[in-house]
Amino acid sequence: MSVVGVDLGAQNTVIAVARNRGVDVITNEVSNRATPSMVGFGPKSRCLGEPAKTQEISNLKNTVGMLKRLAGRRFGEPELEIESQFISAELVEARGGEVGARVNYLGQDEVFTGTQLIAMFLSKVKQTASAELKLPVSDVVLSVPPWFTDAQRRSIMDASEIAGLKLLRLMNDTTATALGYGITKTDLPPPEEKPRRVCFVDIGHSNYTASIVAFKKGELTVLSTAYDRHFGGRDFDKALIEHFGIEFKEKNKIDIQANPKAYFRLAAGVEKLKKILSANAQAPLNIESIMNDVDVSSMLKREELEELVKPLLDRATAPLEQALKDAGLNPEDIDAIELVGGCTRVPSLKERISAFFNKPLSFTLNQDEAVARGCAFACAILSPVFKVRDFSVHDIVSYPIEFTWEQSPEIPDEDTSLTVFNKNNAVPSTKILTFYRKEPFDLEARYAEPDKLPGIISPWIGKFSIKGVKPDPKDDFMICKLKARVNLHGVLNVESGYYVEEVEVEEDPMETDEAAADKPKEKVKKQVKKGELPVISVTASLDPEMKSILNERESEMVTQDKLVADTEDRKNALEEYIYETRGKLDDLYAPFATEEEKNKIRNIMDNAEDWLYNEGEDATKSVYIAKIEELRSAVGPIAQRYFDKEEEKRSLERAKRDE
Ligand code: ATP
Ligand code: K
Ligand code: MG
Repeated sequence: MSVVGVDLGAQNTVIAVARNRGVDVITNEVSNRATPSMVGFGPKSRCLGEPAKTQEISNLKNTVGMLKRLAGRRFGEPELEIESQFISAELVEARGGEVGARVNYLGQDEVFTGTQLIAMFLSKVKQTASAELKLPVSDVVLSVPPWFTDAQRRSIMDASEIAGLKLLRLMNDTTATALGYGITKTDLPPPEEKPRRVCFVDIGHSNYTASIVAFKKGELTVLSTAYDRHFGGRDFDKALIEHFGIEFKEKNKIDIQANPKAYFRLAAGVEKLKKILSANAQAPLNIESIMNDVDVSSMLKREELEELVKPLLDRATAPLEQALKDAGLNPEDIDAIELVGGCTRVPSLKERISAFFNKPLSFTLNQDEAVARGCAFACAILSPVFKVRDFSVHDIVSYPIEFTWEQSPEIPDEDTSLTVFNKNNAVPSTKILTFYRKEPFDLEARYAEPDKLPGIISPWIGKFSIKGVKPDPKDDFMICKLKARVNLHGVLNVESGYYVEEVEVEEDPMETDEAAADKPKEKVKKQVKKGELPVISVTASLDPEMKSILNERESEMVTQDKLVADTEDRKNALEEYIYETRGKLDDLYAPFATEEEKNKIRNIMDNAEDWLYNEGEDATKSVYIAKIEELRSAVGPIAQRYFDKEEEKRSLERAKRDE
């Protein structure tokens, strides 16, 4: 069984695996250590990851990026207007009101939900990992931004299931980074000493997260997490696109913004320029034939870039201030500031963060791989097949969660809501709720402060119907206990219900209470569990039937992709066989065939080649296989003479050696 951690980034996805020697990042089919988080659709199959990126510009309408930003979003939410600026396919309303993308797949218009699109990409992640490990992959830990709500998390959980993965934990990005940091340190303070406090700052393509984490030997505790959901490399790119858009309108009389292909070409160009500016004072931009056969070229200085992104840079320390405030700490209380994420390579950001803490920054972690590595460590800790030094991870709830219910008619002064998990409550965490009821009842869970959520998004978490409630034998209330848990994924469930009865028991006084040592035994009331109460839950998760339908659909698409890839592979093999045979007729096979035979074979090869580029252009896998066989048997007698001769030579040599 394999142990896999995945950093599902807005731009890049990194896959790490735990092996006995430690954690390694694995490479994909083109030997890259990060895979573009992107899916594309074509007339014959999908292209996932690298090929989606390669074909992006020629297939804009059928390419979807920013996948994770679609998780748990309902069509019409204002946040999606921002996302749609970075996604080339059309976003539309999909099943059940979820946001989806309309694409042309196998020649037909299709709408896939955000959850399905994420599942497609995860299915590719699964293939990449199992190809590299040469093992089936199932158990994974995936990262999400800490600001993800219950519905967003459940979308990723559903997507994992649709992709056939077993998600052991959804982990907040910076918590994963913190785990990777802590588990490899041998010098963490013992329990009785002051903890080491580290601020982890992750600025990626789309968002900025800062977490303050306290470390002691064998454990980490997240003290606070703050974020800016719209702060990352893509915002730099956008500012640059706008700048050059204006310049090229004046200079070259072209309107980039009105031409999607030109827009995405420019996006690729400015990203390159931006990266150069992190290490150089100025950088060139050259794009050939950006549109209407016009070539553009320009230059930019680092100061100019900084001026263009000034509104962003002015917000650069806000998450740090918030994180310190929530943790009740001052900048000088922080022992180290660890930076990860591609965008933390930007010098002006580094300067501002360093100035804020008045301390040098640390880059002891691999900026691009720290999240994935942390996830792989988390997976190793949770996996039953892996032995790893245990390390406790105490994360926190991002938004307060309240329960609401209808007042019991017989308890007129009963409250009808309660905040059960406060912001910064530990995760995972279980709370027991008590209700006095005589009949079945419902409760709802929701986020208590909707204005703190990531944009306009439903605060609703779930509805829980408690069954089997009835008056007790004395027609009194049943004492109902409900186990509410924010689990390892950071999602809320009412995991079980039961009812109790109060009984009087004799109890020894507390042993620690020395003065009470001689006191007689006390009678105390204790609650004793009497039976279960069934709980029926409705949450943002897909129901199991829908999940299995989508899982089947995903498997069909995987099969289709594989068939197309195999067909292409056989077609290439045929082409190669034709070229190879022609070559051999001129050298290896030359002494073993008459001119007439050679001409006959050359003729057959020419015909096969003609066929391949005409009616055989789009044949099926089995037809290509049959064609290769046909050619092989034509070449057979000549090949056989060659092999016979080779064999003869070999046995002569053997005989010589044995003499
Ligand atoms: P997110 O964390 O928002 O989901 P992600 O994890 O995919 O996104 P990263 O891979 O951490 O993002 O970072 C990618 C971003 O970093 C891109 O915008 C990229 O252009 C930017 N980046 C990478 N290298 C540099 C560099 N040398 N200078 C400036 N920016 C860079
Ligand atoms: K990443
Ligand atoms: Mg990231």
